[in-house]
Amino acid sequence: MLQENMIAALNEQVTMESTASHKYLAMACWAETQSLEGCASFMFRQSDEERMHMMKIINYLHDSGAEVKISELGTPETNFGNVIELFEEALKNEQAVSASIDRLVELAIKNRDYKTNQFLQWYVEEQHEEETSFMKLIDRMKLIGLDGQGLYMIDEMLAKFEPEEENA
Ligand code: OFO
Repeated sequence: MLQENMIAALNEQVTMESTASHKYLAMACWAETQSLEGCASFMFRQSDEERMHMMKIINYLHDSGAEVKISELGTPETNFGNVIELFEEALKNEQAVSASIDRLVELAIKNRDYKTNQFLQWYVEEQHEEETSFMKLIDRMKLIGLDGQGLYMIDEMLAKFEPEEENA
């Protein structure tokens, strides 16, 4: 049986994962308008992944006999200066999600809710992997640069990028 404060916090995390999915969908659509097919497919995949993260929490809440409340989502940013700025924005989002997961872990420990703490460890690891991937990609993009063939090379790199295997 989950405690009320944990049910509320997990519901907020459902909204956060769903918002991340929504943001990455908007980023993918922006990339399409720039003819950046590799970036678009990367962000469409990322958006699907965030939806899977959302579903995992929804299933956990349902399996624990708790109510899930689906919230309204805001309109995501649809304009980005360039592909590096887009990834910097995505990294900022990941850092905010990581901070939110950390707060959930703290709450689980405070509540002595060891089952939820164990459930959340998957997210702790996942956030670490995602932040690392985004940081590395931004670094490589800056090395390649956006001039000349740079943008084309960046898009090719994103098309081939293989995210870490999900261990869900
Ligand atoms: Fe949900 O994995 Fe990042 O945000």
